Amino acid sequence: MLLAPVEADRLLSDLWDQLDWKQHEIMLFGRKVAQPRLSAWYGDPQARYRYSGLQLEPLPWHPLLLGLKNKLEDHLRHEFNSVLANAYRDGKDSMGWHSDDEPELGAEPLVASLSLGSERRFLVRTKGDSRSTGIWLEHGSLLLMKRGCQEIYQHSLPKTQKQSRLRINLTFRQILNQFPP
Ligand SMILES: O=C(O)CCC(=O)C(=O)O
Ligand SMILES: [Mn+2]
Repeated sequence: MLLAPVEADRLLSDLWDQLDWKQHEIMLFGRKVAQPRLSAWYGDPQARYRYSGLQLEPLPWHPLLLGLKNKLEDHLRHEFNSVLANAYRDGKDSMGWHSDDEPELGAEPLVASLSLGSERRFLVRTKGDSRSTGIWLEHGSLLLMKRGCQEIYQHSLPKTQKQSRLRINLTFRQILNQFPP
């Protein structure tokens, strides 16, 4: 657990009120579909990110995200220059199987994933294997996807029929390789 429950409660409500949430359209099997979650990309000006056919220009650091980034950098002794914020409004919002392996993250990224709000099951599987393991991501918890993880494993956040309220997830990342605008 990285954050005390009161601090995590406050962050959940402030981030929901203050971040620039958008429902993006992504390419899925050659078709444009609305992503089943809201997202916002914040970071240093050069930290542009492409995934699932989206090209995200970073919004300037929000003070709450910058505070968390500094705290994580001290805690992990690792630098981040960006964060993907995701909001899952209820159990119907989700994220399909993938690895965070876009070229701009470099060969062996370290991704720090902070969860706030409704607890959801995060699934992990070895690439090419249909069996998966679930991890419950609690309010205020930090999950580290360490170097080498993205090469071997995929992860997802499946839909759930259990009563699920707002969940916000912040994945802090380091964008390395830049591509032309
Ligand atoms: O919401 C989560 O816990 C995971 C999100 C994720 O994997 C991603 O945005 O790349
Ligand atoms: Mn991911």
